[in-house]
Amino acid sequence: MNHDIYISLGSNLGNRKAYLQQAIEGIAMRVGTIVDIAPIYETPSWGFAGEAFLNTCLLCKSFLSPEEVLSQLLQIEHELGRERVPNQKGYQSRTIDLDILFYDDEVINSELLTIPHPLLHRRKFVLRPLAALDEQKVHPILQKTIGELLRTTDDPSPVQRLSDQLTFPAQKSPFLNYKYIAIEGNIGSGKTTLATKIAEDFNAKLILEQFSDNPFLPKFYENPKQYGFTLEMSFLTERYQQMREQLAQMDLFKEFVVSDYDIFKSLIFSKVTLSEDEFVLYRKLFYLLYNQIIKPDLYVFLYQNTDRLIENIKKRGRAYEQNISPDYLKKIHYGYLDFIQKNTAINSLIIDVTDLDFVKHYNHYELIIEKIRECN
Ligand code: PH2
Ligand code: MG
Ligand code: MG
Repeated sequence: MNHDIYISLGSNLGNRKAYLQQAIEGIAMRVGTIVDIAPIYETPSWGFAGEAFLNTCLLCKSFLSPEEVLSQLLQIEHELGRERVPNQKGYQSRTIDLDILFYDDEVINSELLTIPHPLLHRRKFVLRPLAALDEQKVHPILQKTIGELLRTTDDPSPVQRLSDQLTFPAQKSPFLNYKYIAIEGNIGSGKTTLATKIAEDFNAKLILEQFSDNPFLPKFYENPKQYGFTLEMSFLTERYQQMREQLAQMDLFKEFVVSDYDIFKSLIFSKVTLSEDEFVLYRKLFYLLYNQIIKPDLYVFLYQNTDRLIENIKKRGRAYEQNISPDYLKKIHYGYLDFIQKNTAINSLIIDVTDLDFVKHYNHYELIIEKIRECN
């Protein structure tokens, strides 16, 4: 389970901003992935006489238990020169203070830990940055949103937002170990959209299938028996030629190549569209060509259910696609699954996108990228 953990950061000694930034690097290394960082706020010391603080909050995703998170945070505080003067009453100035505010919606009262943080609703220096991350988040005990708690807190302190921002720790590219990734999936699953987005965001060379100018495609959907073989032959020729040309000249200035198809789809489709004897002939030719082509080192298959596929096909409105039947899509789907199961030499990743909309929701897109990172 990957947990949502909100952490509060504060510093009122030395180069305060640098301490916050270093703490963020430490959390990324030792605790988990930093999802979001609030702005920095300058706040008067709360509950004791001391220099003003810089405070912020962050949201981090982690597999660690609350106790493990605590021990990592203490370790980071120690590395960043936090000194705890023993037997002294009250708060002390510190280079860095890291507190767990929330751990999912868990309520924990142990000797070591009190979560949610027991004073968070009484402290503007916590509520203000927390509200910047998620005003709508509900406090699991008080059952009020952070926005409400901020508006009703009895803390009168002035809290001032700084214009400088903390930066996300440099993370290794999720595509570090790949030279060529193919995004595959049924008709209307979103392969082209995803491949295009990845190419833009991660500076990859993009290879898109050129199907729109295939004159046999509309004819095929009209009369599959008559045009099946011609269509498959023309697809195969185009795909082979494109892959030979494009993959041969790996771009020096691009990190890797991403395509919205893998040439094996030719065989998957023709098994559905051709008669048995046509398929046997086609397969011979297919393998002659297939063997000469560089294979993707990651094969991502987007799984989408038939209803949503049909919906997407309607939405994009290509006239000749509008009569594609659910039955046809199901056959293609099983063709893909069969290929993935049998070709164990291929490094494949199946992503269930039934409940995802990676165009509308950035966090759905991030989820997909994280899955790719994990199988790196
Ligand atoms: N932390 C405290 C006590 N008082 N005041 C401000 N402004 N910011 C803090 O982070 C802070 C504090 C105990 O951890
Ligand atoms: Mg504290
Ligand atoms: Mg603390």
